[in-house]
Amino acid sequence: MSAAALRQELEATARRGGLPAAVELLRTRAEAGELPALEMLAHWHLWGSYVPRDPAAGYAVLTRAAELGSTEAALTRAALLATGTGVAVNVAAAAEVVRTVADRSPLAARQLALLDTQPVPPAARVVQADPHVAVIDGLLSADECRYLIDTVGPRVQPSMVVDPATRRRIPNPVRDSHGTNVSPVDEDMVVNAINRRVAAATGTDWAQGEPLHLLRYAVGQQYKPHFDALPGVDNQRSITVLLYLNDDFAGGETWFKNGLTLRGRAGDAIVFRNLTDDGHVDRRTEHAGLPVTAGVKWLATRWIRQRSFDPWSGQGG
Ligand code: PD2
Ligand code: ZN
Repeated sequence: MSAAALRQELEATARRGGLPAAVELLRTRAEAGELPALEMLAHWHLWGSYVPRDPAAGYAVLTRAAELGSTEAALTRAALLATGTGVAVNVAAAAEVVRTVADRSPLAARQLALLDTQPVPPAARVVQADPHVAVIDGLLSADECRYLIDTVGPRVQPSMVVDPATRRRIPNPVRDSHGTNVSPVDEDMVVNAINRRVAAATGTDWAQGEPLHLLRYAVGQQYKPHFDALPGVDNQRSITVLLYLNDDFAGGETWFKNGLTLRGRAGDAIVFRNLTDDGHVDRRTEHAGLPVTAGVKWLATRWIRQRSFDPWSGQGG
């Protein structure tokens, strides 16, 4: 049975017998070894959709689906191993999983090729001492940039915020770009390797990073002046890393309040601190992404917290 047919059947079952009946049906199908059922049940466990969130159960179900031949499940299983979601972190084991399915999955083969040809970036160039702003040339390879645009790009959505007055979702007044987070479930081996390289280049731990955020700006779109530090949080965004993924556009420079304006080439990183040495928001770090005037700008942002960050709770991890 296809995933679409399964979804229809689950919906019909839920209409007749309620949600518990649909969950029961999915479990039965999964136990019978039907791949779409195993994949769907794994995601329900991982996200806590319709069943209580249980990442370890999600990992176990994905492992079964991978054993039964699902290369998609194998690649998600690798992501969970690389991020320590429902299982202890084991990057070497994750790479091995990708290697095992590379002859059957073009996506796995692409990931493997990127993992085997990772760039060794040069040291950061400080372009402004205080507040600290630095550039790392070629932190990402051109192929990694293309990979992020190809695989994460299709998931971008209009940037929205919740209006505190009405609790409705409204367009983000500060940025009108499209964006998406790469959750730990989607943090495949390539994204994981990029996040770990960003951590090494900034002298931080991988676990301090928020999910990588992909942004797409069309002509006229911008990120108006703002601070990356968040109001009233304990585990603050201490460092921001902007990864330029392409350079075939006009405008779209990254602007800092004191007049500094930077534009990376594809693969370059702009790194800046948001806090003063005593841990307060540095009011001089206001910055913006200027409007794009031609073409499309793609950027990935990694906001790095002071301590470990748990993407599931939004708190310290
Ligand atoms: O797109 C940019 O240049 C930009 C500028 C300022 C992105 C961000 N901030 C951000 O993602 O925080
Ligand atoms: Zn910013």
